[in-house]
Amino acid sequence: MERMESMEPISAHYTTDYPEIHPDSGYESRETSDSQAKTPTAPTYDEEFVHKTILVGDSGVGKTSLLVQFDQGKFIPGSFSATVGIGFTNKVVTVDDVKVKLQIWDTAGQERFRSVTHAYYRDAHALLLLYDITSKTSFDNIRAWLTEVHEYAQSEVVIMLLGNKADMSSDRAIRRDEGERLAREYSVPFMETSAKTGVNVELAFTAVSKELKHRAIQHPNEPKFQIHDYIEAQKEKTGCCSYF
Ligand SMILES: Nc1nc2c(ncn2[C@@H]2O[C@H](COP(=O)(O)OP(=O)(O)OP(=O)(O)O)[C@@H](O)[C@H]2O)c(=O)[nH]1
Ligand SMILES: [Mg+2]
Repeated sequence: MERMESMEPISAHYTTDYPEIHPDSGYESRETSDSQAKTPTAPTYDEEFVHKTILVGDSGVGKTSLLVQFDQGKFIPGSFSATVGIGFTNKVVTVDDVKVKLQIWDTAGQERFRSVTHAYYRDAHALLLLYDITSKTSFDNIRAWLTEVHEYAQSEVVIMLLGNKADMSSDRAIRRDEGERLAREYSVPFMETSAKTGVNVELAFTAVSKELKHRAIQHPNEPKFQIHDYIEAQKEKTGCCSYF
């Protein structure tokens, strides 16, 4: 797809200078709240800790759109502006009355930026791996992405598989159960999302935040957080099978 200059900057933090992965926090005050689950505040959680989260997947699957939807609650339709280099956005997600700071890195899916992306895997605490439900190629490439992730990321990184563009059901090339099966094979949580309508976008980041928070505190009296169960209970089902 042709790369075009965006008329509107997507994020003030975007850069092509490949910044260090340890920038000052500079958190903005936008917050996301999770009103469903309220448990007592875990006293040992360090709210200053910044969890680095990275978005990866083929060019055009909707990584930037997903981040913009989560950050600003909007979808910018129109021509596709491929990400150049890498950029980040800071968000605070409130889960279980605790503020979880996420620094979300949006990578460029284009092959020519791959070596840049590799450098960011190492410091990632969480990784959202996207494919486009209308693109079989992007789905087939997930195995290659996971191979890269296992090669470059920390072994304990939280991984989630997302089938994006769930609103485009008439162009669907990958059934939801195919995504579920692949996720099961790699033992990672899965959901379909739409950066356009916002379906499951907040849930994806909330689930990751909960998992990161639970891993960080290791509260002895708290049962282990079950991310799969949480997602199953919370996610909005997206139409899948009626076109087959
Ligand atoms: N209908 C629909 N279109 C989407 C969705 N997400 C992204 N798009 C469109 O798909 C195209 C690519 O989206 P981007 O978010 O720029 O893709 P990307 O993964 O960031 O691509 P790179 O930056 O090149 O890696 C754009 O035209 C978006 O408007 C979605 O959920 N639904
Ligand atoms: Mg992008």
